[in-house]
Amino acid sequence: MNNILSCLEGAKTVMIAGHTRPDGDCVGACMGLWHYIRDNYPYIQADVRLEPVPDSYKVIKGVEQIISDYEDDRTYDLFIALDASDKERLAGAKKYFDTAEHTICIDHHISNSGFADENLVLPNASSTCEVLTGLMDIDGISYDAAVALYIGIICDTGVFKYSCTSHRTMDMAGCLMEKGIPYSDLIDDTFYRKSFKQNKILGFALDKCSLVLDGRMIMCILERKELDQFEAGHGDLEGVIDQLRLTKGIEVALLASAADGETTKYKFSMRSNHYADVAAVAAEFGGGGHIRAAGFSAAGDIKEIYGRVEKLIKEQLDTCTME
Ligand SMILES: [Mn+2]
Repeated sequence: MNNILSCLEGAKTVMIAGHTRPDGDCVGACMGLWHYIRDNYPYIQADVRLEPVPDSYKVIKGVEQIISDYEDDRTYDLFIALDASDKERLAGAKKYFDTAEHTICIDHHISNSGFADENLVLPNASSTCEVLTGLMDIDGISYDAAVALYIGIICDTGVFKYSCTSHRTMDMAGCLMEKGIPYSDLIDDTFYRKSFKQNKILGFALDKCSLVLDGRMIMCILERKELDQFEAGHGDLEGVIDQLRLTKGIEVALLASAADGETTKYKFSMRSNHYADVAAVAAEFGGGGHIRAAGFSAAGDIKEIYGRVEKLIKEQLDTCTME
């Protein structure tokens, strides 16, 4: 076992930070380590600094103690960067990294070249939380630390579904489950639970969507007035595109929705199942993402923009094959 956490021995002040726009793995890792330090090294003064945390991760105990500003010039004995693939991703926390006595980085992104004094990057690990759990003394992991770490693992594995999930992932998750955590509720709370409004808008979108390009694509456009009818913002549309993608027989799913407070500016989300490169389509409009999940924003006449997108997707579908 790598003993990178032995750095904690000499430290009196520790700052823990993750990447900008923190996701479940980032929040889970920061809070899991924060609990672990408080429980096992009570003489260490540990701070977590992160940008505002999404509501679905507020089931993690202690998130209200996360410092979300970078105003003061405090210096720390040890800076621990978690789930951040490069120094720029630390955003506002960067200045504390620069002034810390010693820095360590624990991550699982293959692109991480190791920007700290000591680095532990395991690209085959599903999540930073999986790496961290493996570094901890199992007996020293409390219930609250286990909740945080488990949430991180389920978020980065899509509840043990993505190909990054391994035997080791399940072993680590199993160790955390033995702490008596309410794993079913944690999965529902972070992944599946929707507000009434989210369910209503999901239903509306599923009713409105259509099959195009000989049934190879499913698409839905949500206009300003339709979103207003549900008083829905962009955050309420989370999960709509994922449900569209699960339609039998389609290769590409597309959701275009009026951006918050806008009538002629749209956010496009695209997903593909097996072969179409939706990142290439998004790139044509200045957007980005991955081959199977990408998006962009565009302003103008929606029929005209959609027409151009559909044409590019048709080219993808016509030229790419399953092989
Ligand atoms: Mn991660």
